[in-house]
Amino acid sequence: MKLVRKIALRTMVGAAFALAAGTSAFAQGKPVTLGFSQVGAESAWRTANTVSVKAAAKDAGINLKFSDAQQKQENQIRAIRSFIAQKVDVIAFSPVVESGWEPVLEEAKRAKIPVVLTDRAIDVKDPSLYVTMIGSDFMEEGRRAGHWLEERYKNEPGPINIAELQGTVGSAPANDRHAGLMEVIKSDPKFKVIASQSGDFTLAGGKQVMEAFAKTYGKKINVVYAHNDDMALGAIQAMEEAGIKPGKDVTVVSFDATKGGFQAMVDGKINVDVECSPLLGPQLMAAVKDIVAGKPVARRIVTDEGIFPMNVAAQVMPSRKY
Ligand code: GZL
Repeated sequence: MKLVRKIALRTMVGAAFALAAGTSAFAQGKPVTLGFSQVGAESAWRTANTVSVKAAAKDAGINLKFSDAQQKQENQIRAIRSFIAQKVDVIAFSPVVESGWEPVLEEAKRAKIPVVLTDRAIDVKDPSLYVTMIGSDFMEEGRRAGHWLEERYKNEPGPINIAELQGTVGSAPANDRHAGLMEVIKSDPKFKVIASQSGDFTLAGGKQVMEAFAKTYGKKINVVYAHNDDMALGAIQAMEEAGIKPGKDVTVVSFDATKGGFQAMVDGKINVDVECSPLLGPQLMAAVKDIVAGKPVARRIVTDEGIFPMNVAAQVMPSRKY
């Protein structure tokens, strides 16, 4: 599915006009400097996202100051404070968790530095603390997975027991991929989430949690619902070591649709992969340039994505970009 930018023009943030028009590097003819705080390097998705951001900055002639937070919020806050001290033109970040951002974003606002969210949302009361959020609709991703499960099991009476490998605790994708699934299955009592634990979006984390689930629940598990491909691949290793055939004895649902996820579908070990595109770099740089030039920027820029069942994986895989 081509990544198609769908501009959700909900509100134009007036603050961006005021901030950008007067102080912008663009107005002074200097190269724009963007400070970017990345979550870390926890998954194939994250690696692809970092590649996209760095390549797009280069293509756009934007001077990028990049910081890897190793999945720690305090490192992101430290990086944002450093960008403020360096008086960058725009700050962007992918927030590792949804809460705890007000203090540092108030500092950015006082310093008149516009902030852009990419990939993940935050939970703040003051909408002026950031200009726009560019990324996926994780609730919709969860709903897509839920509807696929309903269709997969429509002729089976149940119970259908689901073991859930959650992403990073408190992160928007973990919260919303869970909520989207529950919204769909809550009306169908045959589906039951019998276990749910965070694997922190990593392969090692997914393997460790699945080892424990296999020991505790064994053959009672009908579905593994993994919030990303890295945890799904770790769970596959754990299942095979426990004598369980992933994709056959257990239906495996995953998110991201990375090359690793596609390969596992071709190998018959992941049954469906919900797309979540990391290729946000070009949209981010376009938004940064618009902000600096004082142009209006949509409040929410949603990436348009699909869902891939294993039976299409082999034919689609050659066209995948990450
Ligand atoms: C989703 C992104 C998530 C991916 C994981 O947009 O935030 O973080 O699903 C990554 O692979 O670690």
